[in-house]
Amino acid sequence: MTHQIAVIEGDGIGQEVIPAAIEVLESLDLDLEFVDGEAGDAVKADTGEALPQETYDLAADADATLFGAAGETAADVILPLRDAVDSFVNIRPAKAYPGVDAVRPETDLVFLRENTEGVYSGHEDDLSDDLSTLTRVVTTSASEKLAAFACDYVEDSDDHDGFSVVHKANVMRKTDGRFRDGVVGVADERGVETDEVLMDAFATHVCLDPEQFDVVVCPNLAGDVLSDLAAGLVGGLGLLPSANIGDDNALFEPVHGTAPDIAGEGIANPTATILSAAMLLDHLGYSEESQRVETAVESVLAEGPRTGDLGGNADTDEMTAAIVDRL
Ligand code: GGG
Repeated sequence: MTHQIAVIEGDGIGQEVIPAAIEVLESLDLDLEFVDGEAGDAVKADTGEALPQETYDLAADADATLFGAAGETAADVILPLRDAVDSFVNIRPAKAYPGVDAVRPETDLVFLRENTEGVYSGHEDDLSDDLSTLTRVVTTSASEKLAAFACDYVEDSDDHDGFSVVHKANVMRKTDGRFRDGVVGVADERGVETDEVLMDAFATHVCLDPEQFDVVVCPNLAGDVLSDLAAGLVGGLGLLPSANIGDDNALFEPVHGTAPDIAGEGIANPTATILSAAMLLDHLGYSEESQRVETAVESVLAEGPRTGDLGGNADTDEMTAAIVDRL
């Protein structure tokens, strides 16, 4: 059965790392059909729309989507694309790989980030020349849905015993209170062990001793920020993949953005996008191929060639070719 993959490069280094991941996927000789879609800053400049309806429909109808990055139009591209695939959770593994100069080499975390609401739910207003407001939306249903996924995630794996619930319910009593109650309530019903950590304290403790955490369940913005913080612990944003999972569809993207400082130079680290492609393969049932890709990436991270952000001098093409060679 052919799987149709929507491919949306977006802006900046998205246009360099997505072709790298496609090269890896094509080298596996699987029954995958790639269909390109356009989105991002350049498309908005040309057409007035950052995410044309046909790209939204492409992602909604495909078996899975691989997305690069969006810059100024991130809110107009990423959030609707997550909506197109009905995603309710963003999985962001943050793992230190052997051979990479990591601040905390013992880090091995998985963030499960609520993916539909919080402060990313889009209710922003300019009320006057002096005042802008943002409504923070938290529902019991979305919190419980995330919790049910988190329970399945830890129960389906031998590697995880439970999860940490990160929130700031001592200050945002109603919104994060609702989030905490929803998540912990489901975990308690399911008999899954949880501990609670205030998100500011988590930021400190994960830097000092990341080994005390494993699976981390958090609201939308906290998950975005804290996973980027974890990227700093493992060697940089060029290393973190992610999966936006829905009930019947999914979208895979590197955690990083467009990196305008290096865009166009051909030196971007393709690791995060290639590992996102590995997550896509696993999602489609190609678990052996997914593991092969991760092993090849691990081998290149350990032995080189590596891109400049990892202390090497390889360009994107050289690092990608080395990964393909090891498959
Ligand atoms: N590769 C995804 C990307 O473009 N990230 C930049 C960004 O602003 N992300 C916000 C988010 O993940 O919610």
